Amino acid sequence: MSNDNNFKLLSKINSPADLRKLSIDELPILCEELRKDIIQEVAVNPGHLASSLGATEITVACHYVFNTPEDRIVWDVGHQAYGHKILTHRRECFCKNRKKDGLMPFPSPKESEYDTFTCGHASNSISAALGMAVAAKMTQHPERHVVAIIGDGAMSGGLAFEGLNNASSQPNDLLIILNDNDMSIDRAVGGMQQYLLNLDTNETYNRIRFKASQWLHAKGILTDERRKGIIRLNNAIKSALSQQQNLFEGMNIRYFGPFDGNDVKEVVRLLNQLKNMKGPKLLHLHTVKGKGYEPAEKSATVWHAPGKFDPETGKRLIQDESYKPPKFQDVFGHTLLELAKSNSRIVGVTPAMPTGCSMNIMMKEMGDRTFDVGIAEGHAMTFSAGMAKDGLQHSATFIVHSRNAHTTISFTILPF
Ligand SMILES: Cc1ncc(C[n+]2csc(CCOP(=O)(O)OP(=O)(O)O)c2C)c(N)n1
Repeated sequence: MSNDNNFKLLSKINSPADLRKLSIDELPILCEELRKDIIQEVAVNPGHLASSLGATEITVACHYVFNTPEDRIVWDVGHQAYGHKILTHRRECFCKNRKKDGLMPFPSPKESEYDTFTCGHASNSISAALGMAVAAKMTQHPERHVVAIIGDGAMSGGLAFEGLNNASSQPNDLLIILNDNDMSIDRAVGGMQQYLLNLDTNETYNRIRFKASQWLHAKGILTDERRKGIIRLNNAIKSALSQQQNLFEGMNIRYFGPFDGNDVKEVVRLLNQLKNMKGPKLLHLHTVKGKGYEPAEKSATVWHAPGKFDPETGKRLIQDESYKPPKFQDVFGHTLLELAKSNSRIVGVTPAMPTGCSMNIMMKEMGDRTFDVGIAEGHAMTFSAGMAKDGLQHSATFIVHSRNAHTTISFTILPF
């Protein structure tokens, strides 16, 4: 924990209850302090950086508006939750993040009542949060709010679609916050990413719509029974105006956005408006990965987990690795390229981990024989099997098994 008195607000916050005592005008200052704290800590005790910096305003706004831990916030992957840890009783021990006998790398209910679900695996937050939203209604917690916070990378995963599909049919009041920074670890890929880029609704339209829904609600017109019909009418009007179909609204999940997710006052305003809205809804926020730290904003992939660095200069302190064995993934990446050069039927497939598994080495030389398929391990395997079945002699697949503490890696070459 940094001792200097640059942390005038943060030093007074031990839990979200303290945060909720702040005025709305103090929140941007708190966000800056929180960012500074994360940067100083991660500089000396390496971990994930860029994602937490980008999610700072979402973190502060969620704990400000929602009554956590009674209300549930479910993080996807959990690598963006350092701000959440610091605000929830763990600032003092954050220097032991990821260390033996220290804090878990990702949120874990074993560690804190504010951590609602064991994180590490991408794309599962919607399913977990939906389960909690349904459970809240079936147990004695009808007033409980449940929020899933999912990145655009994680939104490309099949499990996220399964969660959305179920959320659209199951009665629930789930709020999904889509934290869209246009990045996975590497650049986000695929149709979903393109779709989100193009998804744009006019700000005036958004405001009118909020006001209209509040008015309808106050007049008792927006009842549960009528909601689906109203959403369908609204969809039809919006599609006609924008000449664009909205995937989420097509699934009866109300869509709001996109808005600036790094404007904390705006995010608070939006969350207050959506908080008591019935039915499943999605708030689309644009954020900047690495926000507030120039080196990380410029090169988010490197700064996803940068190792130790000098916070002032942004210089990464690369250890002298001359005495160390090469990294497993680099051996894999170079070997794959070597094999691919001698066998034209070898292709590389990776589920959103080109840098993580060093398949980027092959990608640079053989872009047409490498495939980043997004966070989609099941698809990666089956896609590879399909290629191996029909002509490509070998298909190299990289798989990540995420666990709470670390990630193990392996690769499969499917003989044919
Ligand atoms: C099932 C699974 N596949 C891959 C990973 C590795 N992984 C961790 S974070 C991440 C990128 C997530 O991107 P996004 O959801 O957009 O979050 P951001 O870091 O951009 O905020 C990936 C691929 C994982 N944790 N789980």
